[in-house]
Amino acid sequence: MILDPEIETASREDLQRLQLSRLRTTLERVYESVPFYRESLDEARIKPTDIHSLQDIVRLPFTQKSDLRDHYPFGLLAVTTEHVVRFHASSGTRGKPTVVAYTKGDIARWAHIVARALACAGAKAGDRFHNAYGYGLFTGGLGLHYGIEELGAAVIPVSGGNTARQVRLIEDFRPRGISGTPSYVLNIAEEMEALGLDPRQTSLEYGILGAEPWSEALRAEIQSTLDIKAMDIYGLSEVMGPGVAIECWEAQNGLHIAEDHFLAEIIDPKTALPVPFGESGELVFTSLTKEAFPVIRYRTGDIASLDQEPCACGRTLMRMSRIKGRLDDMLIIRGVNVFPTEIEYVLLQFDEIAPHYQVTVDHVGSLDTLEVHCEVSPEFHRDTSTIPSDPRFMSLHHRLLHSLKSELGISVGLKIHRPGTIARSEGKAIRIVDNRVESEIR
Ligand code: DLL
Repeated sequence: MILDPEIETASREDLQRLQLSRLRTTLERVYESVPFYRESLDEARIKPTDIHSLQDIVRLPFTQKSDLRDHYPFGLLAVTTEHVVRFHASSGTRGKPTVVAYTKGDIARWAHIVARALACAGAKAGDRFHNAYGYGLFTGGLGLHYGIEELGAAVIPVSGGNTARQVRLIEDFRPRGISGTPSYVLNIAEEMEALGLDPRQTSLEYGILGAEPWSEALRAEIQSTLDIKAMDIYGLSEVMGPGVAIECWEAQNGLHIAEDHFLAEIIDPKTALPVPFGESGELVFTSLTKEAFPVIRYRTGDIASLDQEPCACGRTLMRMSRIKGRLDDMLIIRGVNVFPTEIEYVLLQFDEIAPHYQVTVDHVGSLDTLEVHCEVSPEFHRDTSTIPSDPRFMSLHHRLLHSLKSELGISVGLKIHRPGTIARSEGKAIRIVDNRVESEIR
């Protein structure tokens, strides 16, 4: 269902007119109330009134994660703290956390954006909705929560963790929708199987999954394991939280950006110059309606492409591709760029392999090496008694190694473990263990 047809099916000209007027208001606001932005605009010798078209945005300076850290905790707020009704923060596993803030108006707009996103992904008023995103400083739990209520659906605010209880609640409350990270929702499905339940027989019809990179192959796996339709939801706390973009139920092919609130660009991460539609690069967002924590040309570190082609659902909102990976997570192994999702894609082509994996990176001699750790499926494990000397196991190892090598273009190590060996996630999965820099684990 299209909740805001006048926006979601607007002509490009109308949308761009709205974006330009909101961009100018946002720039005036940050110029007046955030010293960091005033200084960086002054340094670039540009005033908010110099912006006459959306193309002029390339004249504005970028904002980076380090700018948020440097102004920790409240230095980038465009309102006084009395006007803030909520804070969120990143987990801050590396350095200071990044703090973001919302006014009452921001929270109301966010709830509406998420409600619209949920409707786009097939949710309806009257649905029961199991929200397995973590509640707390992370934006996933509360961000989805208020959007579900705003839509008129009933939220079951389970949060992450206690997976056996999640299964019981799904059995008892019979929700139509579920949200969580793809890795955690898969973990819930696995728990159902461990408890002797058939994950395909639940009341669930759709999943709204995101907050971590996942491949098309993992979507197929989740859809068939749970017999649901799985839509990708994207967002980041610096820009708002979940709901910046979402896939539609009809096409499941690219995520519609809430363009009336966020202006998207793709740049070449090396040169910082714009790249054409359809080409991959770093996503950059400018907020157009935020009061407490506006961001100007925020470099997300996420790799995607943009698409302006019409969509089967009738929405005209631009689509971004699924996130290929984060620049932070891009491994450069002997000169070749590798994203964990590319490894995931290869692993999931093998029925004998379960969808749980981790990649370790080490520095051996003068070379960086990559080792893929994955698991056999429980069925394969049941049938092949003598891992790893069973010829079927040896053949699997050989074929998988060959596929990884030919798909990634580099030689990698491979360890195939027994079922249940790889740590399961209750939120964002940790796919990379980087031993090259001591204590830096992503
Ligand atoms: O992960 C917000 C969110 C919550 C999005 C629930 C979707 C659902 P942060 O914790 O600030 O916010 O992390 C943001 O997570 O820059 C991406 O690298 C990654 N990410 C978020 N959504 C997706 C997605 C939330 N659909 C960072 N696909 C972002 C791939 C995603 N990566």
